[in-house]
Amino acid sequence: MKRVLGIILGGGAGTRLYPLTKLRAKPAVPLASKYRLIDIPVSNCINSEILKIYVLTQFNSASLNRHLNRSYNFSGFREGFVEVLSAQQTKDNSGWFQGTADAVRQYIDSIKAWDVDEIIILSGDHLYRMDYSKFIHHHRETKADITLSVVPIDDKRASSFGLMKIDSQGRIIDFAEKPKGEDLKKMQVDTTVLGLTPEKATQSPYIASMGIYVFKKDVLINLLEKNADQTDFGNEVIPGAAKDHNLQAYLFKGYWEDIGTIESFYEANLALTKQPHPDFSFYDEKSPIYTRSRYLPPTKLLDCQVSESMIGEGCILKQCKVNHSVIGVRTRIEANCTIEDSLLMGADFYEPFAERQSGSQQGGIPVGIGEGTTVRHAIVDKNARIGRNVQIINKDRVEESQREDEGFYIRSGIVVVLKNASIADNTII
Ligand code: ADQ
Ligand code: ADP
Repeated sequence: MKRVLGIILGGGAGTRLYPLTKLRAKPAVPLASKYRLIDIPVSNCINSEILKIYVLTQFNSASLNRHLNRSYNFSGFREGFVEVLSAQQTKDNSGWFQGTADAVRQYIDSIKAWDVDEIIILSGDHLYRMDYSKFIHHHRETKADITLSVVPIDDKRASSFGLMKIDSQGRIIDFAEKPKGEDLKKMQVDTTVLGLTPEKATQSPYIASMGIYVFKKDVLINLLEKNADQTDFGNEVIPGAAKDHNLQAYLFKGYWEDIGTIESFYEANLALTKQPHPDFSFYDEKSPIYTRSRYLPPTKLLDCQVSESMIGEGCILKQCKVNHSVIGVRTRIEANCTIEDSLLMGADFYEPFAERQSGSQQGGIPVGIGEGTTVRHAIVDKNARIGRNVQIINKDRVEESQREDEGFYIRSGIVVVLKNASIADNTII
């Protein structure tokens, strides 16, 4: 795996996960109480012994750089790094990445400089555990130019993916990016070719691209340099290359979820609390998910009722009820609160007792969840200050609403309280 360079696509404008991406780059969005999105592909790379990793982002936040610098320091004896490359203005270039392929093209010189055989291109917003070395071995064995990791998919979700047809050797003979209507139907295949049982094949009659690719280095450079008008892998580069290159499909059999929208992000986080066997588990000693070590004290629970939940380090919870929720590091929940089906991201700092007292005496709201508050079916971003007797329950069952100046958004029916927002006592949302 020393001959492989990893490139993680860290996100474009960040609209699908907005407002979580209001103040940070997408890869820095907190996940599962103590991690960040970027920890997933970076950990997968490290566990697969791919140690040369670039992260491409449109929006370079200090918090992403800080997180990567503090978390991933390789020993001086290994040629490893995790480095952020962000869109920048140069003499030949006006600025933003125009799409995924354009992002890679803008850094093609840095890529060329590495003496490697393959480039693995990964997404920054997927939740899964994968041994990329198997994927790369498959690519080498089939002498492919490009290999796509694929999963079988059902009718309902098929049109949000790149879909393909393959021959009996696993070679991709047709590729369509997010087809709709008749074009979608045309991409139906008999997925027993992937080894599915006839019953499973009827349920999932499409082969979907996971949006992660292994390219031969020369092939990637050629395709990007020759087709300067192509800005996106899924829309242009892959369908174009399918015509005259050896494209192979590699079947991934584990749990995999694209968590790039508020709804899927929320669902995947809460699914981690499923008992007894969550679809994705962080309890895997052989291939752990790494993150920054924080040296936080253990969490204190004072007379709480907690069920089906995950609680990060350094929290203080008092006489509250927490059900089916994910509670982030340094969260504070005061007495008589109910937290249900919610994702609280926690805080970046502790507010000392004296500060909490004097702040609230001056009409300020302490960080965390105030006494008597109910939070249901919501995401509360970091450092939010939720007052006393607040109800965040989406009372009017609103699907979409942008109330940024009041400190929240509603997306797909999920209330999202913004980072650093204050919600006054007795507010009902
Ligand atoms: P999408 O996920 O819809 O489909 P896209 O929006 O291009 O594709 O995002 C791919 C990845 O690149 C994401 O991680 C995204 O954050 C990142 N990204 C997007 N624009 C970027 C930019 N300008 N700079 C840096 N990073 C950027 C893709 C494939 C489909 C496949 C699905 C699977 O195109 O064929 O089925 O992934 O989820
Ligand atoms: P976010 O989760 O929204 O991306 P940040 O990355 O800004 O938040 O903060 C994450 C970590 O960085 C926290 O542990 C916080 O204590 C620390 N931090 C925040 N701001 C600063 C700063 N100005 N200097 C040093 N560390 C900081």
